Amino acid sequence: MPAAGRAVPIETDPLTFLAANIITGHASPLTPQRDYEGDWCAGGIGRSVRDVTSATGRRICCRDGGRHAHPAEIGPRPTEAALSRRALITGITGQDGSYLAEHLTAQGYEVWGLVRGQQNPRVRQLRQLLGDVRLIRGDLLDQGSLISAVERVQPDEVYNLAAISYVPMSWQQAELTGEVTGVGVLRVLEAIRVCSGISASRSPGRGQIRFYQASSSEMFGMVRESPQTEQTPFHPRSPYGVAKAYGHFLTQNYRESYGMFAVSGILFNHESPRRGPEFVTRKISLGVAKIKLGYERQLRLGNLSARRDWGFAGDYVRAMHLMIGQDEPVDYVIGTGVTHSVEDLLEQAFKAAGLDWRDHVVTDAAFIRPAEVDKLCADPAQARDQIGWEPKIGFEELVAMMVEADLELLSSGGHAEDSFGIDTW
Ligand code: NDP
Ligand code: GDR
Repeated sequence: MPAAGRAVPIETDPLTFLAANIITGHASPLTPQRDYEGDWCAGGIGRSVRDVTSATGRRICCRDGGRHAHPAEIGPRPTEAALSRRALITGITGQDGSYLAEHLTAQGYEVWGLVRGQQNPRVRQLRQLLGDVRLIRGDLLDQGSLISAVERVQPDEVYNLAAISYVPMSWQQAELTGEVTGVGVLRVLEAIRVCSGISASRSPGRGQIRFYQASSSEMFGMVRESPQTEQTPFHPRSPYGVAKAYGHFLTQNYRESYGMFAVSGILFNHESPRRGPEFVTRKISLGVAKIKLGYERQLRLGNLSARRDWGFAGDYVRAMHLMIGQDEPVDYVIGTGVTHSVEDLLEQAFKAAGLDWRDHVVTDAAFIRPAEVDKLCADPAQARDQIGWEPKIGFEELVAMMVEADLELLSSGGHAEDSFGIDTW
């Protein structure tokens, strides 16, 4: 039984709760999680600071968003180690979730990831990559599971990266996309609001849970101006873009309605060797590797003239962390400011393997979208000036990195499914 373990749920027997909810990681019921030194903090949702004790009679340490108790009220300050921040990431099994978890772990955070499903096949890959991350079950379709997760983890920061993120799928399953990518944001915000005891008449205090929403350049859609800034109006072109716009406005609304620290990063396309193989950059880097190694001769693609502002995912998760750490919640556009066509991407990727794309690429109407976003290009000036964010990896380096990684993966007998991103649609 954890004696003074961190984040033990107040209302539940710790053994039962851990057995039921923690599916992997270090939070074994028999292994206390990292302890605070001494009983400096106590509290619970909707209960006063001084009246909550664990089953063992000890005070339980609980982050209550600073509403019930400031450490100064109740005893000695914790050590520096105990002050390390705790983050809960939804979408931890996705591309960005893995990079963000690595980045936050390196910053000394205790990182928790929300994982859905009974036997999520990505968990094994996540474990291989990120042994230190703790996982908890939950689904953006299930409000109760999100409340339980926030209550259990008691995070300082919540990063909502979970979504149905593949744009073509949003036409095939528009309602599901609306539910996960759109209303899912509402459910995460509600979980934070309910667990923090925030209402129209009760604002969050100091130390509140901070919230980051993964907004998207797809909200700009049929762009009104170029490059796109924080002020550019939205005109989404897919059910995905519409769902993201809902999540974006809702995040803004919870900030304005309840005083929550809630920010949205309007991120442009960002890629990596961990990108899902359904997205065009990875489809191309895998295609190049298969052609180079003689497994395939052709690569079938859709619209080659579409233009995107492509950056490296590792750079973009730094922006998420910088945004959530600001003094005031402000939304930023995050991109490189440089746009390339799919054709440019092909040129670069095939060249990296000593091939000519014109010998191998076939356009296929099956990959043409019902409504296309023709050109996106970020103006990241505000992010650079106000939070000091700049990308480190440029387009050519990114494409070469992805092609090299896929050549290595396939030549060592691996498959796209063995790399972090899986699922071909
Ligand atoms: P991925 O598609 O790689 O990851 C999506 C994640 O969402 C997965 O972990 C997936 O889990 C999870 N998820 C899906 N449905 C649910 C659900 N019902 N409940 C809980 N989790 C769920 O996306 P990225 O990492 O590329 O992107 C992260 C976020 O940023 C997304 O919201 C995306 O829309 C947004 N974004 C991405 C950009 C990019 O270029 N990458 C640009 C702008 C915004 P599972 O493993 O179970 O499927
Ligand atoms: P996008 O990324 O839709 O911008 O959304 P994707 O890589 O899927 O498409 C980029 C552009 O490439 C064109 N394209 C193809 N795309 C795919 N997937 N497959 C093809 O065969 C193909 N041929 C041409 C597309 O038409 C499009 O113009 C990504 C996702 O990560 C979103 O979640 C995120 O919000 C946005 O980026 C910003």
